[in-house]
Amino acid sequence: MSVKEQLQAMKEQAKEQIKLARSIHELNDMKAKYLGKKGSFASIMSKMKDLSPEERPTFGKLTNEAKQVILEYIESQKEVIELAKIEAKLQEEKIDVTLSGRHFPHGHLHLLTQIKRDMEEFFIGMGYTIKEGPEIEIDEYNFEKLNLPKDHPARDMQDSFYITDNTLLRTHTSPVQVRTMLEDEGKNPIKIICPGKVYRRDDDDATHSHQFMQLEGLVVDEKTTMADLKGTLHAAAKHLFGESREIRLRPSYFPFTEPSVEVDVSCHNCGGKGCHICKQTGWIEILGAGMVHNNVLRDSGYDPSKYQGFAFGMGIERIAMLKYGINDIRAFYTNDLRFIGQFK
Ligand code: FA5
Repeated sequence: MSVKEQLQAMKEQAKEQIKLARSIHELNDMKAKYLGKKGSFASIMSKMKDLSPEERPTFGKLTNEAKQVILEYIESQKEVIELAKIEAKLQEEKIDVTLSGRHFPHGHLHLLTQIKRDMEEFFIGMGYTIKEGPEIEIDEYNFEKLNLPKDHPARDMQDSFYITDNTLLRTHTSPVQVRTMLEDEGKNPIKIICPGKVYRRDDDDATHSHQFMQLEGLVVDEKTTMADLKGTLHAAAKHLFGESREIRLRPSYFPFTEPSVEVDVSCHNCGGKGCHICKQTGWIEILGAGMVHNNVLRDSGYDPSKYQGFAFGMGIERIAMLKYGINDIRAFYTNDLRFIGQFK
């Protein structure tokens, strides 16, 4: 067989075999087999020395061409292998966009926070600002400056957790009234709401918790009347329980307001006819309120002959219970997701 024929046969064989390579590793083996030091091509080249000087240039040209062709086979097979690899990867990683997504549970605001924020927005809309105070309070602000001196029997209305003789967990949000009046040094009108946590030594049952939330309101100005209080609370009741709600004021007693009232809202469940929610009365009690007592104004630096004020305080849990028909206050604090999750 002439060298030309040998080269031709080697090219054809290489073409067939290189096509069969399925990986870069197999392809490297092929490269070594044909073009390596001990490969077919090297053995043909070794015959160069037997040729005459005239034959050598033609031989050189033919072998170079053959080498080039084999390299091209290898390169093109390399592309084929790499494409196949990408194709396989794409198949493997194929995303089915029609599959339904995985469900990631996410949280939401607790019902009490929702009601607190809703009330805040409502009162901000009426020109109030939000004031907060500490949960550990001094006796003077929690009681004394609210017209409840140390031996006052009405202290029993709010059984307290004392920390020292003079500090306690605040029993209501009313001390924030005192703090705000003292800050303003009797100079400026006041229009605030004070939301926050309060604590009482009440035994936990369906309607009482030792820790609960209140929202307090205080307005002090030169021409503030009971009619302003009533109008404000009527608007708040409508916002909370619906446009057709009515309110009524009943005489009551708080040491820090005079006169004092309990405020009832007409029952949102029966519209006032009487049902199990309003205990057949048609009315539901929602908060305590009144005109700020002269002693309270005076003790916090406001001149009662110039200024008058009204104040109110509501329990946020009680509002939530009435609004959503929740019959046990403990449900707010036991963190059962089946309960909490109902109020998204
Ligand atoms: C007060 O705390 C007064 N500071 C409210 C006030 C402010 C009156 C300004 C006048 C002027 P009372 O003790 O009634 O009032 O509590 C207010 C509300 O807190 C109640 O209507 C009730 O909704 C809620 N509340 C009282 N005790 C508890 C308790 N143990 N658990 C849950 N909510 C309670």
